Amino acid sequence: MSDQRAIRCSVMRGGTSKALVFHADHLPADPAARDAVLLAAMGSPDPRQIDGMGGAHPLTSKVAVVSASTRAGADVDYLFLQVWPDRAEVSDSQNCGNILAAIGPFALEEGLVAATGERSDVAIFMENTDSLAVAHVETPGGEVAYTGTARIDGVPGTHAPVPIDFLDVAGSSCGALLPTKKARDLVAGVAVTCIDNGMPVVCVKASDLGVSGYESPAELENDAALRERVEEIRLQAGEMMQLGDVTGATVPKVSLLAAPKHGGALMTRSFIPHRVHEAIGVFGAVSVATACLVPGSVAAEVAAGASGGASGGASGGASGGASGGASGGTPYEGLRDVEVEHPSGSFTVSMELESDGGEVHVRRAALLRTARLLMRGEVYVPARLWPA
Ligand code: NQM
Repeated sequence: MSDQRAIRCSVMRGGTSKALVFHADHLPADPAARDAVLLAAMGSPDPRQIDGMGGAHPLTSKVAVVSASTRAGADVDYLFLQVWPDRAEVSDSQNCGNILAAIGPFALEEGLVAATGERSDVAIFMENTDSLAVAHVETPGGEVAYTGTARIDGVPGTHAPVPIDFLDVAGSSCGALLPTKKARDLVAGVAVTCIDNGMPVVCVKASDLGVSGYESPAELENDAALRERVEEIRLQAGEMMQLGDVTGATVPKVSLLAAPKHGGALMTRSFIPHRVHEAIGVFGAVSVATACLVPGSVAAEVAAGASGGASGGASGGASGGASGGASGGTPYEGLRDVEVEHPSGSFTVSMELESDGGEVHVRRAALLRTARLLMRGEVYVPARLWPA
């Protein structure tokens, strides 16, 4: 008998990230035992993750754990786990909207939910943030379709669209959309906007940190003084955002903002939190897009500058259109699009906000992702980690 234990899982691309996706009951129930198994499966800790399935970058060192849901209104439960490549740590402190795009297809493939026609709507309870998303998966003839004409920046080619709707992600990690109760704060001498519309994000003007905001992710990562400054702001903002000591946490993210280059609302470079994203996270983009619509925020100021300053930031760069970002025939009517530019293109977030006595409420957010099943099989870990 081998001294390895085989665990069934799928490898899936979700948006611009990649993960091992497991059934919850194919992993140890005890979180510590589960994390030991996942570290071994991914090859962590090791910057190259050479002895495991991880891709040596936070965006390709992800795990999703999925089960049929017993909650009202949800089909499946989804727990996202970030496996640090170079640290023996697995974190459930954040959600991941990119990997979320793979959960509907996985649930259908694995029989956790049944297809309901040409398009199947899968209601996903996101355990990390106690919130709900509905993913619309194309299922012609009852089978998940992966090929199609939807294009997302950061992924080559085109694929079947997976539009996703969010109803209740505002404040899901920090308790409020604006966790400091203000559209703008001064942190470590710099004006910032702290926001949580599905992801805690600190928005800062790139120029306030002495960079343009158009550098490549590698250039920013190689700037030690900048990294130190970003971390100083992040640690202080984390406390102010009710997240406590965030030294070892993956949140909040810090997004550096600059004027757009390609007709969007603004340009971003996102520290997640120590590496710089090659694009931008899904909830990261939703939070930045929301900030663009919050009067008085740093993001609104940058976006307003881009659109001539007339709007006071409430509509800067947003196309105002009903469905510009959705190439998959999705129910986006009534929403407005905010285009968030990033190092490998742009990300369109469709938002519906309402303002009540100066306070901004998010009614709904929607966006387009694609996903693909890359492999299904068994991952092997040393049997001593989880004896049969
Ligand atoms: O913000 C990276 C990613 C993410 C998370 C990160 C994500 C999100 O691109 O919802 O998708 O910011 O850690 O996968």
